[in-house]
Amino acid sequence: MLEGIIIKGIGGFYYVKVGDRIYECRARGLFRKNKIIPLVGDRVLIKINKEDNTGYVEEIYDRTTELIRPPVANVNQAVIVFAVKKPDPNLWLLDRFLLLASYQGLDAIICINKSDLDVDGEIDNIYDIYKKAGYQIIKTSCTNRIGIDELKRQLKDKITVFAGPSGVGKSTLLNNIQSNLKLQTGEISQKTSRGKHTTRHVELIELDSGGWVVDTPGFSTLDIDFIKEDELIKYFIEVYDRSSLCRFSGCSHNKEPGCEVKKAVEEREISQSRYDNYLSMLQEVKDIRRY
Ligand SMILES: Nc1nc2c(ncn2[C@@H]2O[C@H](COP(=O)(O)OP(=O)(O)OP(=O)(O)O)[C@@H](O)[C@H]2O)c(=O)[nH]1
Ligand SMILES: [Mg+2]
Ligand SMILES: [Zn+2]
Repeated sequence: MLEGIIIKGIGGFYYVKVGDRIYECRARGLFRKNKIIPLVGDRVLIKINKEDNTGYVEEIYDRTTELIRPPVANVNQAVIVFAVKKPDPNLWLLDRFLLLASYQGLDAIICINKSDLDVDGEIDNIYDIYKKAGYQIIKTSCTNRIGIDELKRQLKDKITVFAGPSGVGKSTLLNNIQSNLKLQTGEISQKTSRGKHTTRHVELIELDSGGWVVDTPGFSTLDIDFIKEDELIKYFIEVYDRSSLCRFSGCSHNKEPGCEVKKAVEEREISQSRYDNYLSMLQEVKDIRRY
């Protein structure tokens, strides 16, 4: 048997990469019976039929992580891409991406792309908010080739998902990281009849420099309804860190006296936008629970 990794799945076929070779495989019937669905990113053992070089997935190794959207196993980190302009950054959505990355056990790297379009210092504003919150953040420009090598270094030997709204430059960044990828980007697909930037197939792409990446289509909404009300705060790490110092143990960090979180916001150690988004998502999660 050979050991490999599933890089693509289409219509019941799984494409398993073993070194430089890719084998077309079916899943063993047993998986179907046990309702186990092989995922892109799965490390597997396959048995090859010598006659036609197709194979069967015989065994799937335990997964370290399992994403639902996109459906990929064993992802270690997410690069969450936003643009300075075109489209304008939406920090509320960025905070949701960060929340979900953390919830799913992924390390997050924020990538602020299109830095060439920054005229009024907006990029530094965003940079400060997320540096303060403890995130790793990289400023990039595909047009001026800024930050690309730094980003590339962060991908080495990891499985990384690129996520973020449509049109921010996820596919363009990947094309710049490795020029032979030729992923479809905004300009090309806009010429097609669909008239929208699109990245559709879930595929694991191996980088020459080591590591794997997954490009995803842009999301403009993200559900957080499965997150428990009293757990939400853990995903706003800088708020969580402060909350242990509040006077009341049941402090909701909203109106109570002696709230250290509010104090940190007043002293600008926690950013107003992060705090506001925390409170609004808390309300959202509470409202869902009630019905
Ligand atoms: N000015 C500028 N434009 C960029 C930069 N990076 C990408 N673009 C442009 O932004 C547009 C969208 O880029 P894509 O790479 O298709 O965006 P995407 O995030 O993959 O979009 P979806 O696949 O729809 O989610 C294209 O026209 C790119 O040429 C950049 O750094 N600066
Ligand atoms: Mg794309
Ligand atoms: Zn408090």
